[in-house]
Amino acid sequence: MILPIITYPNKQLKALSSEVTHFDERLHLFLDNMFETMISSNGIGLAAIQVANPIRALILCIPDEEGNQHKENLIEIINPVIHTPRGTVLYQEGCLSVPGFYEDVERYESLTLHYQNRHGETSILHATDLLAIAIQHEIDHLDGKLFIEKLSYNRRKKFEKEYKRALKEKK
Ligand code: Y12
Ligand code: CO
Repeated sequence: MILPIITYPNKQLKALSSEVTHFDERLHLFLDNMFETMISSNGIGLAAIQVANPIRALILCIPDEEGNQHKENLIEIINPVIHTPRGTVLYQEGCLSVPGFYEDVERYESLTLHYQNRHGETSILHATDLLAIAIQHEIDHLDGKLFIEKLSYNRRKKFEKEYKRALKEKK
């Protein structure tokens, strides 16, 4: 089932998501729905709060060199904790909750992630490149933060003006 994606400036996106404690069939069905929703919207990452569920769960499916996404590359990340972040890098980010807007954001270049899978089993992942960037972007969602909050004052002002105009044009 495709779920509706919440978009900025909806205040639900500011929620602090809660730890997942039940790794049951309900969670599995929800994760399956998140995947369907993300793929149908051409996303590479989605956090549960973006579909109105404030739990610490996110999914990522990094495209291959031809830009194609494969379900075997899907990573379901629950209750993530970042360890040993290293370096910084600028990357132009986009977000399904901020449609039509892309901006350079500074992130750690690499990190080690401790997380649980859909069965509650603990895993450790070393991430670099787009995977490391997307992990940080999605974990920010779990903490109620959007990438636009990392923009400089002037870039944020420009964004607000352009975004408001785009919203008006859509109506
Ligand atoms: C850098 C950091 C984090 C990510 C992962 C999360 N972002 C996305 O998956 C964004 C997807 C996206 C898709 C859109 O739809 C199409 O391109 C058809 C999109 O489109 C519009 O806004 C009109 C915007 C964002 C990725 C990179
Ligand atoms: Co996002």
